[in-house]
Amino acid sequence: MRIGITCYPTYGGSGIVATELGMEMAARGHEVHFITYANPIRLDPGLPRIFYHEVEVSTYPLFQYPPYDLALASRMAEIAEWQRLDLLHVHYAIPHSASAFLARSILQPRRKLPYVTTLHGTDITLVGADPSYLPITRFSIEQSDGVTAISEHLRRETLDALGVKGEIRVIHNFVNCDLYRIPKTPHEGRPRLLHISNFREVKRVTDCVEVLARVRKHVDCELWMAGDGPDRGAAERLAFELGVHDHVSFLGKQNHIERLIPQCDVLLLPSRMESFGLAALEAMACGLIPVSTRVGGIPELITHGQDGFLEAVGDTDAQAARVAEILTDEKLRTRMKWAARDTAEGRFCSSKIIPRYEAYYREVADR
Ligand code: GMT
Repeated sequence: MRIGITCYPTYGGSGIVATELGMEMAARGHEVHFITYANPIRLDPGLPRIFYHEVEVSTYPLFQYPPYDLALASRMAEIAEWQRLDLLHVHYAIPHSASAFLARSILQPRRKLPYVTTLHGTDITLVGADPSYLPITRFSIEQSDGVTAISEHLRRETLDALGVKGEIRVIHNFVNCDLYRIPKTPHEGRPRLLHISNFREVKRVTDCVEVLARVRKHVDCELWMAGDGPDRGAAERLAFELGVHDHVSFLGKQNHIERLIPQCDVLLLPSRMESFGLAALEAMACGLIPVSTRVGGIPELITHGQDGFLEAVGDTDAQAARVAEILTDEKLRTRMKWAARDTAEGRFCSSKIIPRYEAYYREVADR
């Protein structure tokens, strides 16, 4: 098939899923055209059957807000026609789904251009629910030729909270189990906790620092904070206030997260909301034990006490107690590490999930 993919190309789970999906599709013989404003960050250069088409937004003194969504719709229609695309797959509803709707309408008189919208989380739970975006979000999702959600929780939320009508197929996030592996030799140095995110409010990054401070009362360990975003400063300040700044490393944005993860033992994901928790899945594939919160779609990935721990949002005492338990009980750590890997491999490997997207594309295109 010839597939057009649009996503947020910089850091963020939805862009990562879209990029990895495109690369997996190309590896299976499909032709993939990324239509975005920048080269997707995880896109390996020079891969066969992958093409990148930049969306340029021209400015004009009249435009206080340059209309990216319109430039994107024009570009989608243009590329779909030139490259004879079979379908568009847009990740994150806003504004991509509305642009795809416009592109399909532009081409309608002369060619078919079905579009699939994949919902990732904040496009529904935060931004989509905002009254200024709600009507267009609901409309462009309902107009989609196919809709997928990355968890059952998000599917329900979209139907109930957003009032969207129609079928939504759940296709969970996935991980490349060959790339993300348990290292052959354990890492050197102290036990290490890891947090990966875009450091937004919903991630509660300061909780990671609080957890570290509490765990350090019992175990000598350190914390790696990978990523960047608005709450990084608050986390850095808290590390100083709690006197643990020498034990926290802020690593910034990372291009090769698969090299970083295997150097750690525990993944901290204390989010207030998480539709799935891709970072936890990638960590579990490398044998890290996730300590997270019982919210959103996380329980669809992590089974409490088996392959990770789930505690209440903001309960850093309980989260720290779990981390200390993992770091001090070797038998428990070994058992949970392999259970985490088994979950990733058995249920969320690309080899299991990608064929579901492939089948869905065919279903939508043949309708
Ligand atoms: O929260 C993020 O990390 C960014 C956001 C996005 O759309 O880029 O992530 C959402 O999509 C990820 C990939 O499908 C999910 O794993 C995350 O759980 C989801 N984030 C939230 O729901 C807060």
